[in-house]
Amino acid sequence: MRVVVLTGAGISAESGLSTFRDSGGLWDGHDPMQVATPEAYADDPALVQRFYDERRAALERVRPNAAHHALVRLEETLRDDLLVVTQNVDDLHERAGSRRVHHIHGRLRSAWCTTCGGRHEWDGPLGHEPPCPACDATTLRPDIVWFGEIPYGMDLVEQALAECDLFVSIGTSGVVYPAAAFVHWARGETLELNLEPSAGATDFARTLHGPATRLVPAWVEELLG
Ligand code: BJW
Repeated sequence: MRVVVLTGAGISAESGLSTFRDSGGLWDGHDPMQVATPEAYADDPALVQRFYDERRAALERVRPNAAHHALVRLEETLRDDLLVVTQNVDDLHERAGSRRVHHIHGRLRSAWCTTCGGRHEWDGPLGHEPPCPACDATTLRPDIVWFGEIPYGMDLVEQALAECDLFVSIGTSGVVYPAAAFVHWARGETLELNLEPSAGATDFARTLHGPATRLVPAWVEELLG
């Protein structure tokens, strides 16, 4: 059985990372357009770098939870027949042990040089304008896909969805495209696991609502029988 899992901020919420749109989330009371667009970065790079420097540093303080670990168990059985497509820029899937993970919105622990185009694993801050390890230019930006930019590896995702038997969406509000449309691109059965009905909940054949740390392990147990 070929399975594609899409994850969003909700899967990392119980690890202690804020979601975007929930009350108390990263954008609660803030305009995302002030930090998550190329225009915002051009206008005030220091503000945007600080936002991401703080979130990169926060990764040190959190750990994968039972939902991330359940997806690792699933991969141990399905192997190459499971693809985790994540909108998350954290590294909790990898730290749990998942190997087939694709980050369509980039990663906090990657820096992208806008001069030479190089991408570099990055753990520290970027706000102090460190030189690019490849070309020395001080033009490293967070390797994050902002609004208006093209998500990474969409060909791979489209193909996996067109060939899958089951598409499962976990912990995402379903308001950001193209991820919000994946349910329509999926060939197989569709299942939503989310704290509450997402904006696209009615497009799924089956929906289950509750915290990811409860729903995801239970669903994996059910699937592996
Ligand atoms: C739990 C839980 C628990 C909580 N257990 N669940 C008009 C119409 C259609 C589209 C557009 C339009 N105008 C513009 C667009 C396109 C635009 C877009 O979608 N805009 C919308 C806002 C309308 N999209 C883009 O620009 C994208 N690019 C693009 O489309 O390029 C064209 C193209 C596409 C394909 C091929 C070729 C070309 C780029 C989008 C980039 C989004 N980037 C961000 C910021 C990244 C940087 C950062 O991290 O700061 O990515 S936006 C932000 O939202 C972030 C997230 O990955 C993304 C999704 O958020 P997510 O994960 O859903 O989080 P929340 O907080 O919204 O929801 C959490 C959910 O979890 C909730 O439902 C909770 O209930 C639940 N939950 N606790 C289970 N314990």
